[in-house]
Amino acid sequence: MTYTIYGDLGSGAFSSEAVLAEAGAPYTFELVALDKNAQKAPEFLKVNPSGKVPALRLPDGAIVTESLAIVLAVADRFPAAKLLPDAGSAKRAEAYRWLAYMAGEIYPMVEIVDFPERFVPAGIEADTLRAKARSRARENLLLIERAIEGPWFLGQDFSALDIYVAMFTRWRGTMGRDWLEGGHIPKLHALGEKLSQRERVAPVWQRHFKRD
Ligand SMILES: N[C@@H](CCC(=O)N[C@@H](CS)C(=O)NCC(=O)O)C(=O)O
Repeated sequence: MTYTIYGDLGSGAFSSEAVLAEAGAPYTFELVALDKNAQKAPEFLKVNPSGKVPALRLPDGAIVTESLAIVLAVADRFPAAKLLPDAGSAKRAEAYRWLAYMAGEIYPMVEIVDFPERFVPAGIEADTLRAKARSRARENLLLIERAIEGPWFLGQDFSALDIYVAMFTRWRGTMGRDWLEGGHIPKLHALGEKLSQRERVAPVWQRHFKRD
């Protein structure tokens, strides 16, 4: 009955682990060390052929990849945890909107910033592409900052969106530490602070982000 998360600390696996922790689900964390390029090792490619973390093994052995799909699958399996607003409600539609925005418009920028030479030749072109992708990621995060109702993403009620959005505010290498700490995203920082003190998320947050 145990879930297995494949991921690294400080990576998108934070979202997978935090939703499972919120749900009170039993899980183990299998380290896939990004600094050793373990996400591209043949044994991990059998788990996720796209060579990225996170991935989740369900208790029946099935694999779910893609951070957003993992969050939605966990929310489905643990309805009592109320990780998403009620099915069919306008709030639920709003939740889908912003989850899709984060997964589709912000997260892809991370690969471009971190590995620009996968897209263009190394050197000046890669440096320019990295800068452009970083600036696009920041613009998209600012759009979210304006959309946040507070104190949580969707207003008064905590949801999985709080977990998902908080990751981006901790990725200093990708987003740029100076920009993150430059006062541009006060609502997101307040949300992250509140999330980091949430009983079930707190130890997960500690493990993933308190090293930096
Ligand atoms: N679309 C994927 C993106 C995952 C992703 O980019 N993960 C990063 C870590 S946060 C990764 O594995 N990077 C290593 C690489 O691209 O080689 C998802 O949402 O799960």
